[in-house]
Amino acid sequence: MAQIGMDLNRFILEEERSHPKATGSLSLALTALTSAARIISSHVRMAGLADILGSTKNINIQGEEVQKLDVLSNNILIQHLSDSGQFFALASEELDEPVFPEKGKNGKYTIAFDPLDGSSNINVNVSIGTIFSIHKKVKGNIQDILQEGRKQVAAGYIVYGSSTMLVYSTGNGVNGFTLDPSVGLFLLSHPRMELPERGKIYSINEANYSKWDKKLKSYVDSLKEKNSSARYIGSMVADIHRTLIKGGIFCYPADLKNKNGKLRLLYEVAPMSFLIEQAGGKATTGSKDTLSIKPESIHQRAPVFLGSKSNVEELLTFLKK
Ligand code: P6P
Repeated sequence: MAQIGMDLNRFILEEERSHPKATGSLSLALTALTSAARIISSHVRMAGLADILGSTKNINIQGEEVQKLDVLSNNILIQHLSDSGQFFALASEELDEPVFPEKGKNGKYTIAFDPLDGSSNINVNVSIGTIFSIHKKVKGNIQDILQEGRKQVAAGYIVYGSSTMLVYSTGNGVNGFTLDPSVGLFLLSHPRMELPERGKIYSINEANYSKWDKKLKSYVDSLKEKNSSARYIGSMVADIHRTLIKGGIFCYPADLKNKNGKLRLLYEVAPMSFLIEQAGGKATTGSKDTLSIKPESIHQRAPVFLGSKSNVEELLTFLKK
């Protein structure tokens, strides 16, 4: 077992050595990602000082106002991921269409990412994050981005909170690394993260209660009769990070207004579902595993309920009544 304090770069290389057929391509891919994360983190930390707070007054494909730090984070990721030469295609929450980097023509992977999720919280200094999902290139076309979540090669997030943490999995469990800003290194702080079998925290935006179907309403009502706690930050990375550590359940359901929920499948639901399953939890749309959805388009949305296995299975008993 890797020791607390191990440098992420050594961790990545040691994981590579445990796969005899590894070519080092995924290691290079992950290293490019972590370099971008360190730079984004430094900008996030000083956003209040530099003129990178606030809105660009532009509206993105999601119909959301684009924050300056969003654009900066997206540009940093595009630059580092393209320059690594490991990615055939990049799909970003901030871009209408995917990018096919010149240097990535022979890249073995594709990546989908949300450069700065929860960015509406930037101005109020609430934790935000970068979410990423890596797949193998198969056909050498757009279909390589539209693969089921269960086929992910790696997935994870960087949460810019009271500390900056990188949490990711390559399919062999989940590990968390904390950035030591004094040396600019991610150091192993949370080895082999595993969800508690059950947690008392439920996380859902109850302002949408009137738009939920009645089975979901009865589930949430039942929680209020038990020893539960409600926690909702409104920044997916922060809500998932807490769920991963403390257990419980996070929900962004479909409702009368959002027929497929609000969260995007490729770069929010699928990577987070992969992590939760790798940490011993469960992730569902309410009717099927989120990781089995075959994406039809880059920015499609999906409902999601994920967290401790016992909590999710309890929810499913209500939805199937
Ligand atoms: P609501 C942030 O805008 C985000 O995309 C996720 O990070 C977060 O979980 C969700 O939307 C919050 O949405 O509708 O509850 O404000």
